[in-house]
Amino acid sequence: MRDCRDRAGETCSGDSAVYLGSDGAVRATPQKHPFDFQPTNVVTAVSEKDHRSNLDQRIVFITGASSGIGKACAVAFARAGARLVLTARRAERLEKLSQELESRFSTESLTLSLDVTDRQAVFDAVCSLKDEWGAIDVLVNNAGKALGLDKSYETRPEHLEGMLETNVKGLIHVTSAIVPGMVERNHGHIVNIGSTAGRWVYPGGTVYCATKHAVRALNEGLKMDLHGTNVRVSSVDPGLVETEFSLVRFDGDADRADTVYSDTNPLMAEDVADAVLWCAQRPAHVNISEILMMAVDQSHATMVNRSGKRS
Ligand code: NDP
Ligand code: 8X3
Repeated sequence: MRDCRDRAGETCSGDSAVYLGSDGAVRATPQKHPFDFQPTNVVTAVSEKDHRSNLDQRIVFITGASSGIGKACAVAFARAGARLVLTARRAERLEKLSQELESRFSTESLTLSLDVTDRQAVFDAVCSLKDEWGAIDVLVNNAGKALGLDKSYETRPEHLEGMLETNVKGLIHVTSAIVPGMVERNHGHIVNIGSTAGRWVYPGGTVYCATKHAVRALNEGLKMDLHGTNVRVSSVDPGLVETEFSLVRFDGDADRADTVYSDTNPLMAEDVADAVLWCAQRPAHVNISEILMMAVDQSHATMVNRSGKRS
């Protein structure tokens, strides 16, 4: 097996003729720079795994992996050859995902039923990771939610608590449990899932937007806290993404949730996962601070083209 190193010092096996990119397209093994792709019609690869990825065997810890963006990130990192710690509260979903990743990409994964709002449980879970899982390379801080669409002063107390506890405190708990190990190893990457709601406020979204503004501040501050280390910090901030997000926001009202996406062409969870993976695949000396991304049909928080689905 040929062994090549990119300038990040990551090991890449260069023995396959073609591989699958994060978008699922078949590409030739790069001949020059690892990110200098050469499209080809030669289809000899059978595995869905990207055998050339600099994330091969890296450990990626994902919160909220049971649905939407977190689940799509799990698939993208699995395709890139990473080993995954899949966390969320719904254990049975994680189990199913873990089996799917095993059969599609031969991915080794660990599933942890974890509520990020429970600080002690988060620290216990991270502490419980055995040696072969403990050296986390990438943390994807994804778990989050909006609850309701009310004026700030009419927000139900349980909605207020749910959003603040999950989106802000939960993210801090997980970060605090994992980052010290990264500092010790002088290696690691935290990718926070922010939102356009962290930049613009919209009617009915005040509290949710406040939590995502907080995520933006935490992202910026964490990079400064880690100044002088090799640990990287990125924020991927999407606009409208079609997931279970609105179903959760409207308390399981599927008809109401559908109206958010039905007459427009939003981002898909895979689009966001693609951006997260891209951040993680940059050479080690490059830190992508933030990515703001929206569907073509969205131009600002409430500026959404609702003229219908494109065929
Ligand atoms: P989903 O509802 O599809 O996924 C949310 C995930 O968060 C689920 O896996 C859920 O798992 C997990 N989660 C929720 N609460 C907790 C908790 N207390 N502890 C652990 N996990 C939890 O929504 P998305 O995929 O869209 O959302 C993912 C992230 O993306 C969120 O941070 C959201 O704010 C952000 N985002 C979403 C956008 C969108 O339009 N969809 C746009 C911009 C940002 P479980 O219930 O099993 O615990
Ligand atoms: C989710 C984006 O605008 O639907 O973070 O609330 S929005």
